[in-house]
Amino acid sequence: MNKFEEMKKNYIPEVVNKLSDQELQWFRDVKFGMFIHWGLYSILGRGEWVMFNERLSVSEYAKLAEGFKAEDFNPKAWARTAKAAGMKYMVLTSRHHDGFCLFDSEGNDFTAAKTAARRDFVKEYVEACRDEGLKVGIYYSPMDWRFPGYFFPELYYDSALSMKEQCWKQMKELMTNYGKIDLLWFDGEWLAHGGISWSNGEWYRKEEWPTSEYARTNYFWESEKLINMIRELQPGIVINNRSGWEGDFHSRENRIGEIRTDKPWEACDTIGGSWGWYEKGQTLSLKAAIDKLVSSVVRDGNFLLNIGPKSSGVMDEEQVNRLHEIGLWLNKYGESIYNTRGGPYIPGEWGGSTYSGNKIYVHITKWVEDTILLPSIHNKISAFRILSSNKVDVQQLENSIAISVPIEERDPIDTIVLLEFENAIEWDGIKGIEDDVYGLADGLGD
Ligand code: FHN
Repeated sequence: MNKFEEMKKNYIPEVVNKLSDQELQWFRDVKFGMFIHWGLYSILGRGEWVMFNERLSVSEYAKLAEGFKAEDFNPKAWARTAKAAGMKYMVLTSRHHDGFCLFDSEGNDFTAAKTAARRDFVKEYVEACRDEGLKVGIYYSPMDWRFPGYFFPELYYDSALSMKEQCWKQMKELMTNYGKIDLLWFDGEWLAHGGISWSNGEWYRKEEWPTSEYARTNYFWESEKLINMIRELQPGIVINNRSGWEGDFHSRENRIGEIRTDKPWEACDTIGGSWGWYEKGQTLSLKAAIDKLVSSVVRDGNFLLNIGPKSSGVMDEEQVNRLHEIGLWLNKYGESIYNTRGGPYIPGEWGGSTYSGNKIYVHITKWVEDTILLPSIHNKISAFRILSSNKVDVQQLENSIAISVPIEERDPIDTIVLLEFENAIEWDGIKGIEDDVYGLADGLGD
């Protein structure tokens, strides 16, 4: 039995203190956030996996730090762009898989504070978020490509342990030195990507990523104990499911998935086709962006939309303009998004619904029929209106609610019909299933 098998066999996870529904309420209410991938990889403009994909050596890649001056870094501008887009929280990559820290880490020279920029970008970022009234989120990758123990944990066991030690140390720094952090977005608890394994007296190369054997490694990171330490330093912090622990919410990547109401979840996707800055990226259309947001919210989830700034710190102009367009849409229709829950109607090809108090917002994103028929509910409609125009017909029949809108009055992106009822909407929701951690079941993962 190798050391990892032994570690897994003997591991007893600590019990993690779960957050109350009240502590999670802000996350459920905000619905829409800005994800930012920014780091040395932004210099090359070929995405955040460039070091791995192009097999750049650790020393070769590290030289990029001396050119990372980020002279135009202006986190206030980032925060104002997020706010103008209708985003209520931000998540910044404090350190991605390449190991470069945007924050000052004791005894570590591979950071923005100790190289060309000589700045603690995370410090400036959290202050800018708070100044704009946005919730503060930090992304952190436990694994680090600079450690041979990441790729070959059985062979370079001590290196793997050093990587774990770095994770614990930097978590303490990030949770101690930057004031209140509202959200922690782990990403990269897997190991042994492209590594080799020894069995039956032979070495085997691991082809798929990540191998199921190393896709869930809470036993290696001691994830539950790590979460409890984080909660001690940041009571109430909302944490995703990619530390090796199940998380307060579930992250879905590049996909929306099914409606799920028993546990908060969040879909993340990119505005430019790549997480890190990608020169050849295509900007998401307004309709596609709103579709993703609405599809997430009617399924009781959040939507985290990523933008990858250029290495200077400047965001792409076309992407910023798109974010402003999204903000204008939310200025008009935000009441049907923020502070609602997904349901009570099960989403379909026609769209879906959100509800709050005695109101249901029916989001019709595709007129599959001229009249949309929804199951009636035991609650009398007292009023109705269409948010984008003034012509809608709603009939509450014995077993259905019939909604029709003249073609010329339908909104090309999302026709939203507000139904008000005599009593508050009561619905016992839908229990979901825990998706595969990285959506690998769908073949997704990177
Ligand atoms: O490997 C990362 C990737 O670079 C990016 O950060 C995404 C964002 O959710 N997460 C991982 C891939 O699943």
